[in-house]
Amino acid sequence: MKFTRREGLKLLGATALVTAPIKAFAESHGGNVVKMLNKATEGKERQVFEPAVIQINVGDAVLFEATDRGHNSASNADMLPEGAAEWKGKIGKDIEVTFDTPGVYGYHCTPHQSAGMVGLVLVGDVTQADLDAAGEVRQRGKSKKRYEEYLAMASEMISSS
Ligand SMILES: [Cu+2]
Repeated sequence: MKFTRREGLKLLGATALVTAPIKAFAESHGGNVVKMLNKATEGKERQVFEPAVIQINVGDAVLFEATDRGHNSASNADMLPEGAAEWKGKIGKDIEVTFDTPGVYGYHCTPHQSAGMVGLVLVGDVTQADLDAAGEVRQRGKSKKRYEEYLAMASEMISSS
């Protein structure tokens, strides 16, 4: 099943009880919000994007929200669909990115890339071959481990969509 805007909103509605202003902000962005966090909401992972894997439609925007300070969202130059535009947010600032080209996008937080602060955006119809190609890109340190996890999650998301 595809992760539609409506479902995104429902999910956010369920998880944003603690932070009403964030929920309102999220609703104005179609529910496609990725938080930049010092610590994962669940578990003990630190320096994370949440959700780390997000599936959207072509033409949708994602708001990378500076929930905690000291983070940004920047595309990986070598993990973008052909012809797709790169982005680089300022540290500690929200950035909204619109995705007009389908495919798999890898991105990271500039100060915490080696700490594994990375994520994936899946835009439109993504195939397992696209994910495999993204998995071929060389990664270092903790980013490598996290991308392996995230690509496995992505694989499940596309197979159930
Ligand atoms: Cu960071």
